[in-house]
Amino acid sequence: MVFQWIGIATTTYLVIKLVYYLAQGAYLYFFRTYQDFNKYGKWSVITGATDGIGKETAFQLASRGQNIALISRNTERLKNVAKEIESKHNVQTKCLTIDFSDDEEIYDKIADFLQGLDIGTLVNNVGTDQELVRFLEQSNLSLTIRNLVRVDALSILKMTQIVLPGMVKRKRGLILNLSGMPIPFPIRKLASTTPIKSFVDLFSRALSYEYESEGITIQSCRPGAVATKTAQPYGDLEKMISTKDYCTSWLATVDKARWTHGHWQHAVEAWVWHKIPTALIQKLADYFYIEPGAKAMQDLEKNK
Ligand SMILES: *[C@@H]1O[C@H](CO)[C@@H](O)[C@H](O)[C@H]1NC(C)=O
Ligand SMILES: CC(=O)N[C@H]1CO[C@H](CO)[C@@H](O)[C@@H]1O
Repeated sequence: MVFQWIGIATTTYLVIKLVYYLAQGAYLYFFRTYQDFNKYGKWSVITGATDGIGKETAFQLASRGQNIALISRNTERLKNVAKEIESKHNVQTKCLTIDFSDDEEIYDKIADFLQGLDIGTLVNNVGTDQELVRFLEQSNLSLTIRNLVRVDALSILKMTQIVLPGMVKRKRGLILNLSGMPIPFPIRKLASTTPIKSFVDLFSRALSYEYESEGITIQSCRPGAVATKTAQPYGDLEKMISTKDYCTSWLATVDKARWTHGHWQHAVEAWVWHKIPTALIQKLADYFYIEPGAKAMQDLEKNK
């Protein structure tokens, strides 16, 4: 009798939990809400804005009437993207060439560049990709370490330091930080990748609690594989979600959750990973991700 009740109670709990998850997922990913980015301010600042998700985000924000300040490494590409944005959308753009792996003085330049702009939205998108090898096997470990610290971690902290005070003063603002999906798992050959993504994720979420009472919305986004240049090693780009579909889905979630996978397919993928025991994850990650990825990276390197 007692066991029967325990069984019924457990089943009921699991059913309620599942229904809750599904409802939450549907709310986030299927009921796309129109987000008015202009209510946060006139300008959006995007780092790493010339490729992939950063570039698509720039176009989608411009299509909603946002002026775009682009910060990236390659002057030529910056100019082209800015020109394209201005020709398609009736907005202003500003560009600054910055290599986020340079010394900390770059942030003085960025602060000058952004001085006086009514910045509503900051998109921290810049990031590096590491080789899929063990820590000591990176082809230039010093460079890897420098990139992890400067490009992936420091850039988010410093950009927040520059932009957030103005937002707090105006009592409005939106900060979007992009990290990546395989977040809470310790995975062999991703030792120099996943920890930094967790850092970005936790920093954003903690900050969102700290500043929500001041009218600031902060969201951490954890994309899975999206069809961009950096995802090339992880499979057939044709089969991946396009940057356009991804950003359309993701940008509809910005004030609905402190963190998101951005797209329902990535949410399902992450849900499955979370159900798998860590020991098995090593094997599966090797099989589906690390080995094919490392091989594809080698091939890409050869064909360069
Ligand atoms: C490794 O990267 C550093 C920059 O941190 C650079 O100075 C050095 O020349 C690189 N070494 C090789 C072998 O490429
Ligand atoms: C530090 C970090 O996680 N940066 C990521 C920002 O978002 C882009 C696009 O998804 C990733 O490629 C970076 O690794």
